[in-house]
Amino acid sequence: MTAKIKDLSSFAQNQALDGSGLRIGIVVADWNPEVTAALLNGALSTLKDKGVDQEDIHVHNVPGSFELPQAASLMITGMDLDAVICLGCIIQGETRHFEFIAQAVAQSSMQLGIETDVPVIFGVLTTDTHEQAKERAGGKHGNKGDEAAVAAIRMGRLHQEMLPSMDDLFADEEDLYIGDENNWFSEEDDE
Ligand code: DLZ
Repeated sequence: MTAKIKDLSSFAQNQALDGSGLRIGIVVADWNPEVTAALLNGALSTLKDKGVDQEDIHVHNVPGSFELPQAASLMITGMDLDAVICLGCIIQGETRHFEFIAQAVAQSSMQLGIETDVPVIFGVLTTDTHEQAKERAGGKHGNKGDEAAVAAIRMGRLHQEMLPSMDDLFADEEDLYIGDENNWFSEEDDE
């Protein structure tokens, strides 16, 4: 019996989601760059399609997939994000490198999300061949970048609802400070 392969993009396109106001980080591995660039394109177009503001999307590149969780951790620490997407492509080679990297990245990504309470989305292809990877990065099986973007919006929204940042809490409170904001240290104070 042949396994039924899902189109990774149709799932994304059929979801009615509102990504407005969400801050999303993306880390992208440079290994297999034509594949990871296609994953990034898919993620970016789906995020924008679902209403995430261009200014709220922050992209950083890393050498390989092994570095994805570390970079995601740095972004979570340094920025106020609702979710981080890890994009990479690990292809089975002649050595056991594949297993070590794939397992380390998957486990560390999950661990990072749980420890920081910022959702970390696993948008990493792990395939036997380059061809299989291309089929899932804008080819006949859709684009895993689209799927990762949808997961980020859904989990990012949950994050914002459960743990609103100070910015979100006071977003509508423009008149919170009553006074002259240019006059914190007036000449009178010096006298
Ligand atoms: C070394 C390596 C190998 C063999 N294969 C891949 C791969 O298929 N996909 C990928 O994203 N990265 C690969 N790397 C690089 C490692 O992820 C990592 O960047 C280096 O081991 C340096 O830590």
